[in-house]
Amino acid sequence: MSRYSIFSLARNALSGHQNWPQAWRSPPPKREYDVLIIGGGGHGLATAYYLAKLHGVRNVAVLEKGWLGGGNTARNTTIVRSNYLWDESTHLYEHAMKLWEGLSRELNFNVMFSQRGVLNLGHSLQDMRDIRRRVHANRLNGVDGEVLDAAQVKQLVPIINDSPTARYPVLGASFQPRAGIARHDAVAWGFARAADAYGVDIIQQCEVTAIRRDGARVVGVDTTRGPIAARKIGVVAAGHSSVVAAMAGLRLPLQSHPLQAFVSEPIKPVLHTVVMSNAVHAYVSQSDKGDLVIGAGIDAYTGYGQRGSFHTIEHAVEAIVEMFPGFSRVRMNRQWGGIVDVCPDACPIIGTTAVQGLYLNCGWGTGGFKATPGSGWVFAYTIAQDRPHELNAPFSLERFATGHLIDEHGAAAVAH
Ligand code: FAD
Ligand code: PYC
Repeated sequence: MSRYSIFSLARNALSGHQNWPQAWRSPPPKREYDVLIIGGGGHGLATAYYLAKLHGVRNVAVLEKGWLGGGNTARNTTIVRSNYLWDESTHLYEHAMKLWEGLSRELNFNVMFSQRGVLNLGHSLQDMRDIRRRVHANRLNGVDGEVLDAAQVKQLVPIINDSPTARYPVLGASFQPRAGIARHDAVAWGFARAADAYGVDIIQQCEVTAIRRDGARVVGVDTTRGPIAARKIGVVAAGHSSVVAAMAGLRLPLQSHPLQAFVSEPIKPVLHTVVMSNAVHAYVSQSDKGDLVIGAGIDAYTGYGQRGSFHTIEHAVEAIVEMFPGFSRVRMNRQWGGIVDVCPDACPIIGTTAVQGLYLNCGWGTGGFKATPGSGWVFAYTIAQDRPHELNAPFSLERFATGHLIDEHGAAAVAH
């Protein structure tokens, strides 16, 4: 840190933050915009940013019912990777990965993207066959990936339990070295600040309560801050996407489930990569602060409570302690839940709809954080051009009618 920034930090700390520049404006909503984005999570903000930057569409408002990143964006465990099975997904997530690799510079905001690698453990012969298949598929698509045996996993993660008598013995893993973690709320703030600089209005505490149609096309929304007109509306509402889409008369093939995570007290650095196990429904990384960031599988029931049930956490803790017996002495600090919008094929829906001017970006389920910049990039294209980009064309809503599903349950990595 330079002397200048130390002094400016101290001055701002002592002045009660009065001299801190505003990162983005908080304007009242205008009566009309060219494009409305419903949902101020990372995906919605990234969409607004790329609409303004790449497509010159700047008369845009992002409408958020709560605060920026208060949804899944700042509730997730921040794992970023692109090692999906099918070509369609790999292309989409790898596009996002490339954007992640330049994102702090692009936004002039440190999103703390740390490419520390992600391990997906295999505990059975079938797991190992699936891992091999996926790594080969990734490599054919130019995505980095390695198959590790148990000894190589132990070398990378010395504190892992490598006992062959463990209930779920570690037989090996896939490893994506370029994968990693990022600072989730910084992603929302970085996109918000950069979109605002292009003139995008970011309007918090503004819940959309109805979508207005004139025959086959949308003409605006009703909100808790009054009606707003627009001929293009993007729905990016994660766990509430089906609720919002229903306002325009669309029924989506989504189920909303709680997904939980928790963090421990900070401890000294012991885990230098991300470890995930689909079989035992748990995964863990260590933040730069030292906390263990742990996640579970989804809660089996549907619902909108951002909490989840105790037995799911208990199950995840059991699994983590079995994989890392040393963690049994670490105290947990906080637990929370988000609401994830799960699609039958564990893939997102990104595209146009039968309602003119209404666009969907949802169904990311347990795995959308890693896609944030790529999702915004393709969605901005779709809204601006009124047709999907080739990267998101396979992820249309029509695939549920035509049967062109893309089954990514294996690569989704969190059991659901
Ligand atoms: P959100 O951030 O949820 O944004 C949607 C916004 O829409 C919300 O802010 C909400 O308030 C707003 N909204 C809803 N209804 C309305 C309305 N009527 N009017 C106005 N605004 C509305 N993904 C990964 O890739 N890696 C991970 O490690 C990972 N871990 C996860 C762990 C947990 C515990 C959870 C819950 C999710 C995890 N995910 C992970 C999934 C990931 O968080 C989501 O897929 C992603 O953040 C979705 O981003 P978003 O911007 O669409 O959603
Ligand atoms: O998609 O990699 C993922 C993920 C990890 C935890 C939750 N989702």
